[in-house]
Amino acid sequence: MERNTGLIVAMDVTRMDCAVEIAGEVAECVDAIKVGYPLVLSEGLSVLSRLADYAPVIADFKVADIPNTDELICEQVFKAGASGVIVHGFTGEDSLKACIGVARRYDGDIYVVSEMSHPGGARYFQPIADEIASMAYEFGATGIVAPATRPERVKHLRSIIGDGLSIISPGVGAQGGKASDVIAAGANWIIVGRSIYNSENPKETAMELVTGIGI
Ligand code: 3DU
Repeated sequence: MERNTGLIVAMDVTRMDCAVEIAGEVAECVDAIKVGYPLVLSEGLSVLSRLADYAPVIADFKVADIPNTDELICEQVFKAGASGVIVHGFTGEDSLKACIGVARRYDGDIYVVSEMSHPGGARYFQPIADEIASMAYEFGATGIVAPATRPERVKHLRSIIGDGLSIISPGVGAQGGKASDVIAAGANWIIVGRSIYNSENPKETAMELVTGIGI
């Protein structure tokens, strides 16, 4: 993914027409569109190729299974038009390697969730975050997902992975994180959902976020 604006929109709406309308409005302000279960379960996997007409699509399926199943899932997702897939790392290195193997065949990206942004993410996830980040680095993932709600953790995770891997960071806006703080802490991209798609003017809000990032 090319870094122009530093903004990824999380398209957690449940209607294709709504997603396409917002994508059209914000396309010039975003480097990617993140699509997850809410939209795909509602409208089907074809939303990936539809939205890929506006910007590269990252499929946030937080893939977490045995290697063979992970491989089958990633294959379907890349084949459907995604440029990147978000996967879990707690399933272990064999599962992660399976996902990375498929991504290489499609020239695609794999982002590994290393720590989640919600309050509950601190309990079970945070204690293993450093190890997951190290594993993502060791096996050549594209990057990690780290919490904009805890910039100090983003800074710490950046020190583990160095500059070679990207950090994409959800939690700005509705979850309380601030764009400039998490970019200063070492994130390459912020991921923003509700603040954009619930806005009266998604394009204006996206523009303001991009200006706030200051890339
Ligand atoms: O809070 P928002 O509406 O800006 O959306 C954030 C998006 O990022 C949403 O799709 C959510 O599922 C995803 N995400 C997190 O919020 C936190 C994580 O640790 C990982 C993904």
